[in-house]
Amino acid sequence: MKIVGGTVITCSPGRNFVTLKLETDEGMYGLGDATLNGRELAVASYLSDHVLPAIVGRDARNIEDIWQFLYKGAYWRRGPVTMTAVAAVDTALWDIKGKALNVPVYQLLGGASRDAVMVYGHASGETIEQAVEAVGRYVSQGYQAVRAQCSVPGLPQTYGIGRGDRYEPAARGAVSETRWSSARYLGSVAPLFERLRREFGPDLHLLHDVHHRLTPIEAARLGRALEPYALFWLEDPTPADNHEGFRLIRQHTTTPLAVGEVFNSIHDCRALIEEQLIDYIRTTVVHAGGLSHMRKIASLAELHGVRTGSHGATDLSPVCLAAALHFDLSVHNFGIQEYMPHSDETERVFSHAYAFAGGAMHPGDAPGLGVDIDERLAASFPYQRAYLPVARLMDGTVHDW
Ligand code: KDG
Ligand code: MG
Repeated sequence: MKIVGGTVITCSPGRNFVTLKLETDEGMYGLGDATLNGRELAVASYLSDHVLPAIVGRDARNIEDIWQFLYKGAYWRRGPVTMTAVAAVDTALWDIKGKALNVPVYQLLGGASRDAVMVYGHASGETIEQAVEAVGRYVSQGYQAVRAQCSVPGLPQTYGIGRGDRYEPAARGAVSETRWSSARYLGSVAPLFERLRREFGPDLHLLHDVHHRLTPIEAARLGRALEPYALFWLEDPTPADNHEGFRLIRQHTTTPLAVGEVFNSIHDCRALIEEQLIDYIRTTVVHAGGLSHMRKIASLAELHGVRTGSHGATDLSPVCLAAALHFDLSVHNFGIQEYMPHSDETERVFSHAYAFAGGAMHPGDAPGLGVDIDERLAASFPYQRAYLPVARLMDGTVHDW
């Protein structure tokens, strides 16, 4: 079965997505997500200008060989643009193999290790009371795990605070800038979780995303302050590339740590996993080299008692979410999956077999990934340049957003 060509589909049904459609001589095609938020066209060009011409004519059944060919063969390896492009090809090839063998992808990955995949939703509020109400709405929909974020008094806009239950940080047009104060933020987190534990009791899994904004010692202080509220995890407590910072945080707190949404290779997280400096690895299919590479990361993590917790924000398309769910269902050391429902426009462009029920998701049993794209409808939502916000400290210094 030979690869005969492919199309890179850029569209913006509510937000931008890049999707690879890989075609074979047997008329079968596979889909791969290639969306890199705010840098979409770089991946689209990498795929159409450099990758597709190099893989036409290759045997679509040789997934691992094509992965190595793209990774080692380019000489220039790793990095988010490269690894997102490699992921798109890899994901599309797993989709094709599932369709060719008439089985859902999770069967190719070893079969189901569980009945369904526990997911967490995103609750936020301008005030603690609004955040409590938002968490309550998730609980009433059956969620067993909820991430909670609250505005910081005195700061204009902060990461993670949505309108209603929707949150979409990338904005069309020019780059927006916002302000940040770690001192103000630090004082605001423990009162939120104190209130949430009082309201919802000990069984609900509560999560929080620091989004890389603290220094290691600040993060250590926050982790310790949150210990009485037994979080499921504290995410990205400090910039992810500072591995030594995690050693310091670990010395001071028993709050579980999660990191990895910005990682794109096993080498980015190897030390964190091997030294058990984290509890959850949050790499995801689209940014970490596809299902083939994600399985290697999961296997390394399994050896060291680290569980998976794949990134699943709305900038990861339904193709990525489907692939993540097949991965989550199959790997033994699955922990949790992030789930932010896509907009109605996105849902109309991408049909899918995956479904949510009772706080958990299942990828469905359609052959392959179980996702499709309506290309004509996608064409009616043309790509629009969009950027993530940039944060500055109160004195104007650029900071992690
Ligand atoms: O594109 C960036 C988003 O995916 C990221 O900011 C979302 O941190 C995030 C999360 O945990 O979902
Ligand atoms: Mg995050």
